[in-house]
Amino acid sequence: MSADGRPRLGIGMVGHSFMGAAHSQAWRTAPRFFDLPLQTEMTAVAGRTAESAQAAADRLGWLGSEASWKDLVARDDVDLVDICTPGDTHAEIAIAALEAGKHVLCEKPLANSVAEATQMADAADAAAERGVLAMVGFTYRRVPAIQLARRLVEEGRIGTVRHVRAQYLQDWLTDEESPLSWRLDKDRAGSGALGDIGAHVIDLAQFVTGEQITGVSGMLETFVAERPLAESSAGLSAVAGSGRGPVTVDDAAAFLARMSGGGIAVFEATRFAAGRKNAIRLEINGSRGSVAFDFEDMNVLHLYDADEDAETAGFRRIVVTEPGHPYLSHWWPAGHGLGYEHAFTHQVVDLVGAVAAGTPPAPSFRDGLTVQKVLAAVEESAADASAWRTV
Ligand code: SOE
Repeated sequence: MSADGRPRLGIGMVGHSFMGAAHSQAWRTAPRFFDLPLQTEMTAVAGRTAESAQAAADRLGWLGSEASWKDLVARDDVDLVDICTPGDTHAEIAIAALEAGKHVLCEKPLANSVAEATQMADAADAAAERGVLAMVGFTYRRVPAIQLARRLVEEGRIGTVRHVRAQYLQDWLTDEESPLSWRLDKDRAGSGALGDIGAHVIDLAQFVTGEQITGVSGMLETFVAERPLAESSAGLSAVAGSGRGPVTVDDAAAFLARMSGGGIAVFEATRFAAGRKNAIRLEINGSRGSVAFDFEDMNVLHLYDADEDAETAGFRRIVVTEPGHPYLSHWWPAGHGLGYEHAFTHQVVDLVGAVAAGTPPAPSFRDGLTVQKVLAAVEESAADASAWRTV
C-alpha cells in the first residue's frame, strides 16, 4: 500500500533495447498524466549482464536491476513482468511469470510458433482463475484514431465490412549491406516482416472490424539472402562486423484473406518500401461508408459516409485530438498531436486499470494466439505452390 492509500504494483521489465525503452517511457509517463488506480513502481529491469542491466536501469529510470530474468521473476516486490525480448524467449518467461503469480505484458508477436502461443494462452487462462492477468502488446490498438475507427465500425457507421486493405510498410532493410540483426534470424524472431510488422496489421484488421480472419492465401519473399554479420546493434540499426551470414526470414509478405463477416482482405508487410518509414495503412470499406488510417499521419482518421448527399459527400479528415476522443482528455489542447510513444502509455494505463479491476485485459494471449495462427497459415500457404498459376 502506498502513502496515498493506493495498492502498490511493482513492475519488472525484461529486455531494455528499442521496445524496452518505449515501455520504460510508458511506465514513467502513465502515472504523471493519468490517475492510475494503483501506485506503479518501476522496480527493476533485467538484462543479459549485471552491467548492461544496471546501465539500462540508470538510463531508463528503473530502481534496480537483475542479471537474469529468473531472478527478476522471483522477486517478491515484482507483481507484473513486462517482456520486451525477442520472440524465442517469450513463452519461457511468460509461463514462468504467470506460474509465479505475476501479471504479464508480453511484446508481439506472442511467440514464434502456434505451439508456443497455445501453451502461453493456456497458461494465461489457468492464471486468470487465480486473478493473474496477461496481455499481449499490440500497441497500435491504443492509437486514438484507431480506437475511434473501432468505435465507428462498432456503431455501424460504415455498415457491413466488404473490404479490408491493410499494409505495414517500412524501409530499414532497403540497403543490401545493412547488417543482420536478430529480427532477420528465424530461430530468434520466428519470421520476418510477416511476424514483426504483419502481425500488427492482422491484429488491427481484426480489432477494428470486430471480425476474425478465417482463411488466407499468402506469398513470402526474401530479396537479400545474405548480409554482413552485426558487431553490435541498438534499436533497428546494427553495426557491421566481419563476415557474412544468411537471412533466414522473409523480407516481405503479401496475402489475401477472408473475413468472418463475409468481406475480403488484402495484406502487405515489407521492410523494402523505400520512403515508407512506418506506414501502417488500414482502409475498411463497408456497405455504408469507409474509414482510412495511415500511421505516418497518426492523428488523423478519414471517414466516408455513403449516406451523405452524393454532390457533397467525400472523405472527411477528422483530426483526432479533441478532448472527447479516446485518451485525449489527459493530453494537450486540441490540435496538439500525439506520437508513437503515447500508444505505449495508453497500453500501460489500460493494463493497470484491468489489474486493479481484476478484469481480463485486451488483447489477451488468446488474441495473440489468433494472430499466430494467421501467421502460420500464411507461411504454410506460401510454401505450397499448388495454387499458384504461372502466366
Ligand atoms: C521493427 O520493424 C519494429 O520495431 C517492430 O518490431 C515494432 O513492432 C513496430 O512497432 C515498429 O517496428
